[in-house]
Amino acid sequence: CDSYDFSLIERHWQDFWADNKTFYAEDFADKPTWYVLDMFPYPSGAGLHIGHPEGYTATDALKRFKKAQGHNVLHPMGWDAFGLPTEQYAIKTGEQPAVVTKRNIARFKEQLRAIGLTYDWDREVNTTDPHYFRWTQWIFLKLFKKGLAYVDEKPVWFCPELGTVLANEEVLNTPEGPRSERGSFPVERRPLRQWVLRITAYADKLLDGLKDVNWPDSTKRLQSNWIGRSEGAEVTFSLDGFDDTLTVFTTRPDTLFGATYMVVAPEHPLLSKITADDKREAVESYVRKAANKSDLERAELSKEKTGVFTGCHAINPVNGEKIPVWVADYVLMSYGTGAIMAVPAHDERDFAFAKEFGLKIVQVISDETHTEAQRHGGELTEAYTGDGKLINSGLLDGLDVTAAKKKITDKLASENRGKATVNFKLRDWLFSRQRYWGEPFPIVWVSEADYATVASGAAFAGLLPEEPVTCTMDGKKWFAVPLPESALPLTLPETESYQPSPDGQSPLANIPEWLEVAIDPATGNVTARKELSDTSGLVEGLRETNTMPQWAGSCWYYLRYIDPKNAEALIDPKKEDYWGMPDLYVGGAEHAVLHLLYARFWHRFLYDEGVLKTPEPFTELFHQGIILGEDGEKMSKSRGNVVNPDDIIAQYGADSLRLYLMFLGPLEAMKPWNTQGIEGVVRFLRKLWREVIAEDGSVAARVDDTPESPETLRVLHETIKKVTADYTALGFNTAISQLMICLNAISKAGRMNRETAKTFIQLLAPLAPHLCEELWERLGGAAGGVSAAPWPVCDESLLVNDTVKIIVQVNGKLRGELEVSKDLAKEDILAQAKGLERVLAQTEGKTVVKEIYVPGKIVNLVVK
Ligand code: ANZ
Repeated sequence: CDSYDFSLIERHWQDFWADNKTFYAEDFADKPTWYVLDMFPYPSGAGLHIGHPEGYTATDALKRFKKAQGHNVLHPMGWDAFGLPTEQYAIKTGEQPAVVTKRNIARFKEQLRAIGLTYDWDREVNTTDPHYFRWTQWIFLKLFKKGLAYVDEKPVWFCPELGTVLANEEVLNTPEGPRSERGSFPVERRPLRQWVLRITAYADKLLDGLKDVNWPDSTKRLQSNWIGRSEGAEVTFSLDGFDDTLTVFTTRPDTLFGATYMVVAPEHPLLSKITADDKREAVESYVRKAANKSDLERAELSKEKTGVFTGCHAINPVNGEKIPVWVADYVLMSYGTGAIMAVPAHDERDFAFAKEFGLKIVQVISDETHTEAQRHGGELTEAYTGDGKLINSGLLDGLDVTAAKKKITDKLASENRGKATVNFKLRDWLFSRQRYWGEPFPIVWVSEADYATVASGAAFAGLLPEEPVTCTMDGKKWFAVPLPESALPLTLPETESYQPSPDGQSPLANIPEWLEVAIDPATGNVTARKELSDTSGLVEGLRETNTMPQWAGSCWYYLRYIDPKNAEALIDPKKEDYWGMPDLYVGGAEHAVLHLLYARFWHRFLYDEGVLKTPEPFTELFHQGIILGEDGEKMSKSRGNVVNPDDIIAQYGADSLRLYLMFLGPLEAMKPWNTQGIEGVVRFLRKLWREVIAEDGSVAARVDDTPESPETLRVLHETIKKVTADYTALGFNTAISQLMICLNAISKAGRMNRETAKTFIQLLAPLAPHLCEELWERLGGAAGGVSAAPWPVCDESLLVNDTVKIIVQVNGKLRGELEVSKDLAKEDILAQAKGLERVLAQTEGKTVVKEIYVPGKIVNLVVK
């Protein structure tokens, strides 16, 4: 069909939507609102990959559908544009990161547009724009004021190659040792001055809040495990020959009688003191080796157990027994108290360790399966982690685990030797990077005396935290002064060199004009010292030179879309009321913990501060599945299996790309790309074109104005019903199957009423919008385009109930059931049968060698 020139048509309608701002949202319009949010991209130099348009097409289609249903839709887009790759590019080329970012964004925008993705560009946000990050800095200052930001000298992962500190999550365990996630460079532990956010103060709230969100279970579980609430007790042991005591955290205080040795982490502050002279050499060598292992590696269950005896003994508080204290790296300093009581009979790691080093094993829990001999010192062959009754445990004997926990905890508490506690796996959030391309901290460091002066200055009333934030630099103690709001945004200085210094300092530390400032305590003015001839009456200080991590800007961007240009406030409460939080958030499951947890933390904090009215940002979350390469492997440059959306569009058009992406399988499923497979949807679109448009480009003769036949009307209204339900549930692949069935029926009828054609086009328009706008116009559809037409409504009275149930089998096994109209054609029934999810699961990757259809009864697919 020569008259279907998709590239011309697609460009035309993209212009039309842009010029008419068809999909722009209107504040306070008298309609129900619907806010759909995409995870905004990092505008890398490589451009869009096929993973972007998958989720983005889904939300674009939904947005078009909801608009047709009468909603005032908010569908914005922006750029998560600070970050390492752009900075590394700048280091290599000397080009300014801001310039590179701008170019990448322009390219991304062009690519999004070419897919027919329409956003409200009046609401575009860019995390690197000072008008935006002014508010990122503002939120930071609120956290700072509340005592939720502090500075700590921390052993952190440092990557010499990247010249920066990395968060734990950015470090991967590899057979060659710990490496950076980005670039796979070796990393090492180094103590460095760092900003840290006290997210642990929100651990309970973040956990509780998960009850109120509708997220995929797996994501909720991941996040809840990441927070890792653990109830247990602290128990204090005295140490033989020392006044010091050793406190452990245990979730199993009931097993105290079975504690036969103790273990401290290599970093434990008491270790050096309690180490006996003849053990010192071995202990110190062990500690040095442990220093370069990641917590993840150390905590691995299957890891070979290593450790050294310290020569010191502790005294078990319940039975007075002397038990050896060991050092071993399977105990982490960062969890609990950094020390454990080891109960080899009931803990797998302790069991393996005790076996390795010949330590005593005493069973204290038992059920009916244990023999009398076992209970009395017979050897267990593995740790018994099951339930049961207490044995060998004095006052606890005969109790069940729960009762024993309570009894022993109460007893220890009454003797001041222990107490019930709760621990979290969650760690405070390492919030600084030694990089250029990030938000500068709105902080100036001053001396203690100067801090007092600043504190008494009018401009700083109400800005300082209760406890000053301090740090030590070059042997001197410094105090953190926040910039007053009037000094925001604090922008990045221009520089020639984006390279961090090898000692881990940010490049900002090398720009004295920016670094050295003077503060006026009365006005809050902060001025570069080189611009002042006289600094008397002012306080001299140094700016913080670290920058914020990329997470900062992505923590709150969804708020700014609601009120992107507000210079007075982060968000106008009236607009917040009007739009509310996103009705749907669509993005990758890889963000289950970090982004989705950090954003919840900031949101919850802003709620507590009275800035926001809701406690949770994302009540509805959906993860699109990963699209694999044609080979079924993850797409990656090194595998050479990357599909570029630009190429697909050039060859088949954006509508085909969109339709195919949504037809590949359930949106949430992981599925391989198949360029051959796209031919099917291309044929479908061309067929639609031919049904409606004649060779010469006019409306085809088979489209007429005589009343529609009851059969066609029935299929059409069945389709309205099914497609509406499917779109609502994000079931695009099954909606497309139904549309294909409907087109077949129309085509077979040999003619159609003009309204039938228009309704069909409306149903398809969210997925293949360009083609549908074009056909709509040619059919004389209402002005404003198909995008402005109200969604068709199913007339239930047209759906006659003469349906039959058909059993669907694959290789003779029952895999599903279909309810279809009695006279549905064989090929349509087969197509529906093949589209059933349970059938798909059986046929995936196989070929259907035979299709058997017993009319009105059964479909059997034979696959090999
Ligand atoms: C004695 C015991 C007996 C334990 C038993 C378990 C089973 P979660 O659930 O993760 O909180 N532990 C405590 N601090 C540790 C640290 N810093 N590094 C490594 N392990 C640590 O697990 C808590 C349990 O992990 C604690 O309870 C402790 O071992 C260990 F039959 O104490 B248990």
